[in-house]
Amino acid sequence: MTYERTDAGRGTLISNNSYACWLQYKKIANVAYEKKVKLFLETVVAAESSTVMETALEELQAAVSKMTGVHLEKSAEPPANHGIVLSTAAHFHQEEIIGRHVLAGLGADGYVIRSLATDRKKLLYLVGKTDKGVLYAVFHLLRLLQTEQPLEQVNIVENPRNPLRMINQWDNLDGTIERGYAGKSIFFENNKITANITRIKDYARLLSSVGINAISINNVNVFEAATKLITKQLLPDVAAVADIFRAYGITLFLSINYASPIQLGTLPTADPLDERVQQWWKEKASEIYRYIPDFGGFLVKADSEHRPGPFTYGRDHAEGANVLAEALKPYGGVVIWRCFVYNCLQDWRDRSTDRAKAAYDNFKPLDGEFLDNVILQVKNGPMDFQVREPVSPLLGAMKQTNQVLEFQIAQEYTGQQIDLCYLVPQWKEVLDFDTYAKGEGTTVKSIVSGSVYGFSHSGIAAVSNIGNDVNWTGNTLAQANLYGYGRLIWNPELAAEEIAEEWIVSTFGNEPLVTAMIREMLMESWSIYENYTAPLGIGWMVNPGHHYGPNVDGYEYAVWGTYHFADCHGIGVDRTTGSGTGYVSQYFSPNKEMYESLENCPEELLLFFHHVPYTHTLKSGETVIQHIYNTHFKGAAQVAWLIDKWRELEGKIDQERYENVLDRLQRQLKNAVEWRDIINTYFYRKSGIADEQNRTIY
Ligand code: GCV
Repeated sequence: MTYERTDAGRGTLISNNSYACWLQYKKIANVAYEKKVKLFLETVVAAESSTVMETALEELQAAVSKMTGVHLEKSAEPPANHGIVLSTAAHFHQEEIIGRHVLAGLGADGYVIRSLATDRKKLLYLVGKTDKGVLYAVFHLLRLLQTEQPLEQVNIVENPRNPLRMINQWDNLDGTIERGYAGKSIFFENNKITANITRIKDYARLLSSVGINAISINNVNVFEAATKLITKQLLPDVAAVADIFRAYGITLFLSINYASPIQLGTLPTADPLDERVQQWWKEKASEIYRYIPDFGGFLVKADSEHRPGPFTYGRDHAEGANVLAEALKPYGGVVIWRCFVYNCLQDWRDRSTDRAKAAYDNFKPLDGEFLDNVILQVKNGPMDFQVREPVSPLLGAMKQTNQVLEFQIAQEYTGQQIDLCYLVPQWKEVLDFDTYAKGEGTTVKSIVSGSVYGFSHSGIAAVSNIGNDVNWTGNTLAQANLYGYGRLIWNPELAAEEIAEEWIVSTFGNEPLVTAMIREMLMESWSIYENYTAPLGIGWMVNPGHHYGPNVDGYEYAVWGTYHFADCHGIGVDRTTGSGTGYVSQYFSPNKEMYESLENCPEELLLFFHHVPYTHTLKSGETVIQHIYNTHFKGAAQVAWLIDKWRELEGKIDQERYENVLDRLQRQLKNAVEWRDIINTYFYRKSGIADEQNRTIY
């Protein structure tokens, strides 16, 4: 793969391992394996033609050529003895190979891969429900080749668990990225869409290869320049980006500013019940679809963190969303309306308000009020992507309203792609959480897949972690989060280790020692990060604004209070119904009783739900204060251990990626030491209780 650098020295074409991420397609080194697979790689036939089918062919031919040197000849006839067949289910009639009932069981993006291997024949059949399924099947086959799986007995049936598998860019038109940690936007520069289309295409390849099927390309905070994305000034360029993504089976969405009718200069109001506003959005939708016939729809952040919304006009979120939904409906578009709505100017000393309660309080009463092409997008936790939070009680609470879950791949609060933090284990915990919304077994993954309440639209979205750095993600190891996100939401049953291993082998090659070492680092990283940062689910304690590094009392919007309520006696937020904010009552039983009880509350979330004295004893026998000291000393030491581990890989992976990660780990160590010292000192001074082990606390 070649790459025109955008971050330094324009115009140099370089071939780069960092850039290729998990699509390395290196020459297969295992000679015996290569010999066997080559028998399948004589010709390829595509039963029909479409843009996505062309992409599938192109990807297959290019990768096979890189991995084996074979030019996979495109043929008009099905291969007699050696070769590959690409087909949609409708065009596939060889029942003796794949039975009709198997194909009938495929969902929209599903596929079958089957091999037929005898002494004389070596054939592979990649059959998708649609051409998108064929493309996913091709990427699956290429993954098998990269990880050196035998092809003789392949019999795979895949259906993605989540219908919508989306990425949200938080890219601004000036080229900056809100919460971006890997350079500038690959989409925008100087208030225009970039001319570097190659980079966008390569992003589409990466996303499609892990099953992503939708993308919103601009920040949910839609500032002035970005309102123009839905005008004829920028729509032709947006349409060109949509073309690139379409070829990879990815539907394009835009974030919109709720006050667009005013901002774009035509109306004095954006009141959703005003007929002029309704008409304005209808005309706008019609205009957009003239440029992009398969436009996905709008992503909306309204009435949150100073963004405009229906509250200005005394309207609720359903009234706000429905006006957009009506406009998009004739074209099959949807409105994705974010539930990250809270009063950012809340006074934390007033114990009757609790930010954690806000999403539920705002949206739950509106269940059933939203049109069918509205989807509510709910962050995984009630606060804001902290290293540890409980699952949002809104997930599963609205039975008559489409929902998607929102994750954050960008490591805003989890180390900003300097510190290592493999997030797949955290996401798995969220997906596996039993909400009890419809009795035992109503897991988050079953709700957002749409199966519990029969949602017409459902799935998962996440904030992207990429920018125009050569390696896309700043820290090369953060590529694992982008890869892992796609793989996990396709199949939430995959284990975090399994995904890590797939990513490592595809990214660094098939070297068992390298795989074992990086897998261990990734799997330990979330807990290491948690150890040296905010303890026991309390969250934050970060510097306001940029959110990196410790600042125990740091609070974003005002000087009123802290997130942790620590004083000289204890720490934590009492969210019980008995004596606290009552947040726990938003959960279904028995979760609400579990969180209400000091005894039964999971300890990793203790301080999220309870205010306890520093001397409160944990199940381990440690007091809370001793736990804080111990985990902070441990976390910093673990980062030193990560560095030792990584150093063992010198010479076993290429120098560029080795140095990139080493540099990040060294910065992580500084950060961890700072966290350790600031947190321990703060709580030593506050509590006056000494460390049992008499370690140095400043
Ligand atoms: C895009 C947090 C982040 C903001 C982000 C917001 C959101 O507050 O710090 O940068 O804004 O979440 O999700 O809308």
